[in-house]
Amino acid sequence: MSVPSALGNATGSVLGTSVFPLSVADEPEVVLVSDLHLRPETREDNAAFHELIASVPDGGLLVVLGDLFDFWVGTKQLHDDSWRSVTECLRVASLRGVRIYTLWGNRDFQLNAGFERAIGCRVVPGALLLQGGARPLLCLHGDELCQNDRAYQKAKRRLRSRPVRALLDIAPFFVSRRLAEQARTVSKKTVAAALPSSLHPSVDAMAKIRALGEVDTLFGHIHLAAAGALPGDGPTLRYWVLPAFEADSRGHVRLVPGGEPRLFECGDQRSWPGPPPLGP
Ligand SMILES: [Mn+2]
Repeated sequence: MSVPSALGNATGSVLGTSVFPLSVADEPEVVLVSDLHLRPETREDNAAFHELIASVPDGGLLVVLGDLFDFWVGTKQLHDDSWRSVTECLRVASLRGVRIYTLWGNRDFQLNAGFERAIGCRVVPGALLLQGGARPLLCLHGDELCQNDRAYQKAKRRLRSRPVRALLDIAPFFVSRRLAEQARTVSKKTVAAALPSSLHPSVDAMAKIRALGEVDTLFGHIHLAAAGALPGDGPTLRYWVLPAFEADSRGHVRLVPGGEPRLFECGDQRSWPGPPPLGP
């Protein structure tokens, strides 16, 4: 098994997220998907993802924009029998030469080099800038755009701090799994209590992407297919939002370098909906 080539150095950062360039100039097509939230219990979603991976030819490129897993606490999760059934299709695809890049989402930022070695995917601790098309395409998870959700942004810094990550690493799986489940419950309650506008991508945050220059943007996280133009002054820069990948809709994007991202649901190409609700 060969892990896709190592990422170069980050060439910049946006909203605290490092940006790693990746050339796709020679790719016939790139498949992009986000927010699968796979876990042993989501059997139908797991099977649907298995079929999506099977549609990627040997040597093809698959990019996951984060939250591939509903939670990931560390390498020990690889050795849990029920989780092996979730990760196996990734390993098998890597073995037949599919190159898989997976970005950290807010649920699986503990994906690390141990996961890369065992499964053959390349973990991206930040964002990818796909180069080689008409205009570079920034691929982000999207949680960094939700700056009005102060409680989440604070929790994100805490959860990704060294002590918490070290604790997750050394604790037995059943302990760190419980911690992850608790964090999930708290986040669901916060979501239920928060004003909806604070959970939307912020206009201010989206305008900050313009600091990277003339790039278009693709992100996920808000579980809603959408498309629009980046706010702010300057040239028209576009963005697209990937829906969550679920068995009944199988939403994903196919990109031929030089073309625009095309949205697919239930196996058919769909026209992009309009912009998502945005917060201040
Ligand atoms: Mn997310």
